[in-house]
Amino acid sequence: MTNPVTYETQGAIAVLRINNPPVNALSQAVRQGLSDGMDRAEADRDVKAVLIVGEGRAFIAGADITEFGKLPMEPNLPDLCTRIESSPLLVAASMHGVTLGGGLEVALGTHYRIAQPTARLGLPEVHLGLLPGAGGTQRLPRLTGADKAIEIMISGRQIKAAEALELGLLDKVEEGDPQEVGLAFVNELLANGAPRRAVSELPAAAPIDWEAAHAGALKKGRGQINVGTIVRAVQAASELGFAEGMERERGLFMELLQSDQSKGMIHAFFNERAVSNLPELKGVAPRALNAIGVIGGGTMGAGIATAALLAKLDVVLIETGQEQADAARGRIEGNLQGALKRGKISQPQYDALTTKALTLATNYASLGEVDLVVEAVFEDMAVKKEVFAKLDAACKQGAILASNTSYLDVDEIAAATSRPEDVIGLHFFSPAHVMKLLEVVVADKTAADVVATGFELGKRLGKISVRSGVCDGFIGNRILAAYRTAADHMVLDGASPYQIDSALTGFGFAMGPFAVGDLAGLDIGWMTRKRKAADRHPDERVPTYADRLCEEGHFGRKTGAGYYLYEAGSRASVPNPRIPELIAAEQAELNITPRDFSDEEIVRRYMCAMVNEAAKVVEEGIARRPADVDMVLLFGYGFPRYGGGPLKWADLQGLAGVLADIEHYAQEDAWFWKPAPLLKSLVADGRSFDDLNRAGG
Ligand code: T1G
Repeated sequence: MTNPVTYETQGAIAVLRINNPPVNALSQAVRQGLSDGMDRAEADRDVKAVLIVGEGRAFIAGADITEFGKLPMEPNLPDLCTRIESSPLLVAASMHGVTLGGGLEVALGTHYRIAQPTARLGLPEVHLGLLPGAGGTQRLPRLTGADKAIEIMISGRQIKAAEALELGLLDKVEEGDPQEVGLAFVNELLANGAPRRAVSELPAAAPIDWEAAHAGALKKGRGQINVGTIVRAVQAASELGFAEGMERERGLFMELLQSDQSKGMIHAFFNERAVSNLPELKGVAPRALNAIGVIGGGTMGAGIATAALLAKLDVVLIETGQEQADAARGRIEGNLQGALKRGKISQPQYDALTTKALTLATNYASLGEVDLVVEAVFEDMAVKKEVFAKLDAACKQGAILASNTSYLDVDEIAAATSRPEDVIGLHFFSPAHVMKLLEVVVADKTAADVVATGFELGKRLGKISVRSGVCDGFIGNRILAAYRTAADHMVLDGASPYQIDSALTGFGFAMGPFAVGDLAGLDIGWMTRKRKAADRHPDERVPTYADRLCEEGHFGRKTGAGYYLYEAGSRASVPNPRIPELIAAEQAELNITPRDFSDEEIVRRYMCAMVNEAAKVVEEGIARRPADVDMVLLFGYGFPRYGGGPLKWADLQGLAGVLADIEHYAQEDAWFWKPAPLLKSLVADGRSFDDLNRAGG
């Protein structure tokens, strides 16, 4: 293993150059190389200063996350940063690309810092359920003050070089080769007799209202615990000496590293990347992707068109008539105005997107040159088949025909064309230009390069793309139907929808299932229940109170009333008094005596239903790996990132306990709570879902 840190002297300056592709993560070898480099520089009498630079696209992206969970290896990062700082030589860092986490902590351990104008610095450990554990919580507040340090560490945001200069994280910003500008900078420092300047020797940050900061952080964190811990670490930087503060930081860091939340977030970090790396696509080139067609300019179609335009794809959107086409243009321009307001695009870009890149048409002949078409019309199989037959005739040979259907059989849709190998499902989530999840639904005859193109489109649109097989609801909606049913059963047995919503937001969901239903439209679930009625199993327990609500015309936000009442033009909502009446009526009909539920039981039942159905989805091969299901729930259904997803959550809870609870619930309702065979076999073999992830590649 070659040393990833090279050593060379340039005059009186020793240059330590890190080369650990792809992002110079601080692996043990890099840490050892930096430590040895410092020793070597200090042993060389001609050397007066040290310059640290990174090879490739980044200075340092942080600690090597692949080492987490393994036995710690010396030198540890906090000691390395202090070792650098305590050198009798003047030490500087010259940064480019990203300098994140431990990378910034190494830089804060140097005495002077210079960076490229395009460099970005940050402490994103918060997104891993951790805190900066190599002195970041102790050195940063000494430079920026406590409030700003807390904001930087809790947001985990990347700070542009100009702001970093203002904050005192950088001494200079200069364009050029990082090593060249670094050497010139250090030579200037030496010529001016600049002193060593240890950040740890700066005065401690002034105290702030720690309890208010701590409470505020936890409130914003919505169940995430490390945000509060970060405040406590900064408090230590203000109240304790540096060495004691470092001890405190280390203790807090190690606590978080053992936490389920950190395990969940690290699981999410790796799998949001791994989920799109399908072994079967190795070496399979995607087809050309320059222009796409969209059929239907409603909310979904307009969202898909917006996402494609923002990804610099040309778009031809087909609507049934000019009026509908104009309305679609209005929706797309509205979406792009939002991107303009948020600074994602400039005005000239907006103008170009809405004129040159976007074409609205009412004739399928306009699709002759597109490489891929996404159909986003009414969720009715007959309508879909008619559209696909027309696409088959209108689109060029090799064009990919995709359906945005959220549950219909893509095999059946493909059979309506002469080119089933070119047909695929691309299930976007509303709003399609905002939600990160894309389910790539692979039908029996879908060609490998069509699948590869689906993932390529997802990548171009900035999505987290997950492969799904064909079944009713694919991965996400199928699992949603299960845990939503568990919630409805609890309502009939005595838990109020409002208590359930509150228990689930307490668990960490952005919204509870009933508020989500109101947002999406209760008529969607109503249609699904009617569609499935014919195939219903006689033992299936199907609440009807929600159907009564829909029969009265209450579809949620869009009609002003659902589980909640919505005042026109305001986001405020209150429980709908009609709901308890409908529930009581059904309980009376069914002769149910309602009982109390604790929040813990609500969460447990809800999660067990989610895990049980997810296990079936994995076992049937609808999802490739358990981690794929986790990514679907994280990026499409508001599952809290610190939980890692339902199957990571189940592993961390212990599968035996989850199975025991499911078997207990099955005593009340053997049909709904039939344990997934995969779950039973994993428990029997003492294996975890993560074992399957590792086996799944
Ligand atoms: N460790 C190990 N591998 C990493 C890594 C890291 N820190 N960062 C990225 N990779 C891998 C990644 O898995 C992918 O691998 C490849 O590099 C390219 O990444 C003590 C404890 C740097 C902005 O949290 O935010 O320091 O899939 O596809 O879109 O206080 O990666 O190719 O096999 O994301 O250009 C803190 C995490 C660590 C930064 C680049 N640092 N990384 O984005 O490429 S904890 C982070 C990122 C820490 C100290 C604490 C991004 C990126 P593969 P990529 P990208």
